[in-house]
Amino acid sequence: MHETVTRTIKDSIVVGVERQGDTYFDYGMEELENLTRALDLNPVASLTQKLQTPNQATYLGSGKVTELSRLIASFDVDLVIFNDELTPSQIRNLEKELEVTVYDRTMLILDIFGERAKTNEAQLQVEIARLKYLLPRLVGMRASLSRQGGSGSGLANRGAGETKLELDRRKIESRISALEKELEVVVERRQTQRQKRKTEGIPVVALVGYTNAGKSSLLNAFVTEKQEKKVFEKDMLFATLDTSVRRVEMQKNMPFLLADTVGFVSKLPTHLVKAFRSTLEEAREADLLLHVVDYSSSYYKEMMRTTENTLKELEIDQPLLSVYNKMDRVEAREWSTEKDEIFLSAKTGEGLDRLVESIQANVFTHYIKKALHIPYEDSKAFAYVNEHTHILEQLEEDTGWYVETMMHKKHASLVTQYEK
Ligand SMILES: Nc1nc2c(ncn2[C@@H]2O[C@H](COP(=O)(O)OP(=O)(O)OP(=O)(O)O)[C@@H](O)[C@H]2O)c(=O)[nH]1
Ligand SMILES: [Mg+2]
Repeated sequence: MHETVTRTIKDSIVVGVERQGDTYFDYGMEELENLTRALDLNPVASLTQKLQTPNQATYLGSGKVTELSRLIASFDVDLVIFNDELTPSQIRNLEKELEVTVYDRTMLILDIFGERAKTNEAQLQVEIARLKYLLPRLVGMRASLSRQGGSGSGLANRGAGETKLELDRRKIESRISALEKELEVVVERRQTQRQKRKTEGIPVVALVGYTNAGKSSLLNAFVTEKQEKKVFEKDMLFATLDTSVRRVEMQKNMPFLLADTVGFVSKLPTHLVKAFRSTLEEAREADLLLHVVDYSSSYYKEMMRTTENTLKELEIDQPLLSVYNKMDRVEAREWSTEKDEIFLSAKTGEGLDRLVESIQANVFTHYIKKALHIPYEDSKAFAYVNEHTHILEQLEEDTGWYVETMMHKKHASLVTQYEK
């Protein structure tokens, strides 16, 4: 499915500025190292500095830059990765002073997304985000964002004079609008599909959460019986970039649609969030969100906060259930009994039944419970109930069938005469 990219592992140094009161700084740095490894870049050293705000010209203070320079020499690396999105001039100044390639968090994430994007829609979204990031940074950038192909042609001619630069800029701008038009067509097609589904009245449940939390695995746990319905799951950051929707029918005649979505990470680049807005429409219009959490991570709270903030940024505020996953890897942790919290393991399937119950309680609000007495003469009505409703209990009595069933409102009127 996803071919592996062969790359030589390259050493790097990661650098971060800890702002006052940033309690999540350590987590952010660990996250940065994971992102770095996701591109086969090996963080051999880490340098941090406490500052009120990053230095405008060089991100770090001047003394720290000298320290970094020494560190670069002693580890003999030619790549430094910064924990924030740098301004064009910060990149320029740092590259000049350090004589190495300077990467920032945004570039890193864009590169990972660029590598993982497989469908036309994802590729378009990443490319747009990449070009928008690139546009103000055309001058004097050493690192090439175009190393995984794509366009980015402007970079090849860096620093070749103002006229050339202006030309590159215009080229990129027109490429962005061409790509945006192309994306619009794809988005419209998706909207039509969603609209069609809406009219069918099947509820939609969307999986959201931090990258690698187990969203795709959970979707797969629901479609165990059908191999061809499975989606890609892997222990890697951003394994999923596209929304996949599957029809799930855990209980007869009570189907719902389950949508897998792109995972989040903190400080997700704004351009990328914007570009992926359409992919996340599925979540925006869902009847219920399942916030999947890797409960085995010691940073699960930070990851939850990241997801909550990203959802807020995307203005997605559907009803939400927290799903604490990977319980098979958790030893002594308290099991909450809150009703909007579910603990399970997508891997072993343990706890999945409780999730199904909760989904049902939350999304099948247009279903009603009915007790019916259908005389044996009306076997047609009985067949109808069997075919369209979810039977909870069924008894054969003297004069007919006694049936307790959950049915969609639209079916209810047809059997009112047999209601008990
Ligand atoms: N032990 C254990 N591992 C799990 C469980 N659920 C998922 N995993 C593993 O976690 C890794 C990530 O799973 P995915 O389902 O790809 O995660 P995701 O949330 O879809 O990640 P992205 O698509 O990157 O956002 C895989 O290696 C899974 O096998 C679980 O319940 N227990
Ligand atoms: Mg996934």
